[in-house]
Amino acid sequence: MKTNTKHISKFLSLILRHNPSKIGLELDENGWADVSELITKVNKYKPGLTNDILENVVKSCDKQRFAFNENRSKIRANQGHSIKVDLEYTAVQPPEFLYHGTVGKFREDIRRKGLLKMSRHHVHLSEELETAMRVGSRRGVPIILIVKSGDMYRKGIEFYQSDNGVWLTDTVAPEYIEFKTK
Ligand code: HQG
Repeated sequence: MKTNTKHISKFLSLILRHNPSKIGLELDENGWADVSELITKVNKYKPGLTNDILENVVKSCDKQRFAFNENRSKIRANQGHSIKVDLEYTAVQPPEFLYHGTVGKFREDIRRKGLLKMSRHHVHLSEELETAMRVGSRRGVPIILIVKSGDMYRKGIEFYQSDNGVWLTDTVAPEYIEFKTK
């Protein structure tokens, strides 16, 4: 992603996941914003967003953070919201193990309380070790947790997968976590 696209993507994340009212926007209950209203309101706040640029941001965003509806009249973030939206996920069977990347300072809390969703809607897990490493590195030297998602699933705990491939669940109790590194 080019720097400029990255910059817009970051601003759109803020608007579509956390604070639409910053530009006077409202999302519907499923997290959708009207595209032309979004463009108009972003431009009032910070000029320069066009339909083409928006399409380009959605297409080129490495993590596919955003999605259009079928006729491209609406846009929403694929995951990561802190405001209440219903993304209409359906429960799916996870792989036997999933990864979570975090940092050492959280280890003891996670050992005691398990993985909590903190300010997001879900705990975020990934199928790829590299992805978990990257997520953990955002906060420092990463440590990797292995989540026994298959065992959880067999106990009736639900998992969802976002459109951009992130695995989501409510919480992961300590007994389902293995610490890959000491
Ligand atoms: C930690 C980014 C103490 C958890 C990334 C994490 C990802 C606990 C932090 C996506 C805890 C929450 C999600 C407990 C969990 N005690 N700490 N009991 N339970 N934690 O950002 O998974 O850029 O909400 O380990 O790439 O780091 O937003 O979650 O370190 O895909 O698209 O609390 O965010 O994507 O942090 O990252 P986050 P995350 P976007």
